[in-house]
Amino acid sequence: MSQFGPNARIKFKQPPDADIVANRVRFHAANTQPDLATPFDEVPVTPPDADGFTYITVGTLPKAAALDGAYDVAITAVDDAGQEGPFLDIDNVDFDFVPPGAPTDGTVVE
Ligand SMILES: [Ca+2]
Ligand SMILES: [Ca+2]
Repeated sequence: MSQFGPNARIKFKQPPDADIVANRVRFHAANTQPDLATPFDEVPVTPPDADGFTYITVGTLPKAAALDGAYDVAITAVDDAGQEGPFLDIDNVDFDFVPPGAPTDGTVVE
């Protein structure tokens, strides 16, 4: 099964509310309930793509820097009064943000 690296994008639709100013993204253990206490990255809202979806590149999120393994991705919307709405939880996504080590025992031979 393929794994998602830093160029992978989270894809979702915003709620219809006109006063959404940001989304919060939390990575938490796969197949567990999302929790507001989990540290998050906050991303200002940008206009959706032509397909109506909002995309967030995972590698731009500081909290994603060392992901390795299966996680759920929890997304919320925040309004202009600072209120955070309920979770969209994307289940069981396999990430690998850890590059391999260096090759070893190198030389040049005839
Ligand atoms: Ca408002
Ligand atoms: Ca790896």
